[in-house]
Amino acid sequence: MTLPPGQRAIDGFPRFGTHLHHPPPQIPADPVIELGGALTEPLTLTESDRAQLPRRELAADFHCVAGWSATDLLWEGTTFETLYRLRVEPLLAPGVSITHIVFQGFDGYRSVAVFEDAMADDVLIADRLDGQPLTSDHGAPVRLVSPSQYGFVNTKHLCRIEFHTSAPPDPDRFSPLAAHPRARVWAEERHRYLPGRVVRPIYHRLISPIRALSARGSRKPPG
Ligand SMILES: Nc1nc2c(c(=O)[nH]1)N[C@H]1C(S)=C(S)[C@@H](COP(=O)(O)O)O[C@H]1N2
Ligand SMILES: [Mo]
Repeated sequence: MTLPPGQRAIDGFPRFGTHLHHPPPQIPADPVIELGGALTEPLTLTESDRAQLPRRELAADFHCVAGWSATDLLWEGTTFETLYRLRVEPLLAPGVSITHIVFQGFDGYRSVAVFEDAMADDVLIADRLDGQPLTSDHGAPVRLVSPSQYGFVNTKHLCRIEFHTSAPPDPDRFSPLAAHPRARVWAEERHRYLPGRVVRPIYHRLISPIRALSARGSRKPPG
């Protein structure tokens, strides 16, 4: 098994992410995904709308920017490209071309992908992992899965997808740890400014403490 540069396989698939000790967000009883931005009108994608879209399976490894990789995951859902072609393209005014897509989760988390990366054939709007509906640890009810990009692009608990015609402002753009706008794992695009190889050793030392904190996050809050 070959992993992208600077990645190490870990056992299982911990709930990693930036939320650490936060429990997963509350999900509404009838969760929908709002599609908005540069569309002629917004669209609300309900669970039954999603169920009508063609589905596929995707076997892939999952790579966190901190250097761990979970291997051999089997996702199911609809490709982002299918959603885009069937539901979004009909809502574009003539001449409008989408360049960036913002994915937002019920916990307020956001990620941005450039159009070309989101349209790759391994990008799923996924609702199942290893034959089961997504658990709250891994993004229930629906998450983005883009295994060729670092975990931070893979927004969990999707509630909104926004279509943009230019790069949306990045509040962290001046941070030394600003995210890489492409975040492609095979090119080791971890951060915008720092080369991947420079941050690798720091991250590797953080993996086990992060793993401990993340495990705490998956526990139900008391009461
Ligand atoms: N909604 C939401 N999605 C998120 C995050 C988050 O904090 N909230 N963290 C991201 C990061 S940094 C990673 S590495 C992956 C981790 O996915 P996992 O928790 O299923 O292991 O989720 C990503 N998607
Ligand atoms: Mo991450």
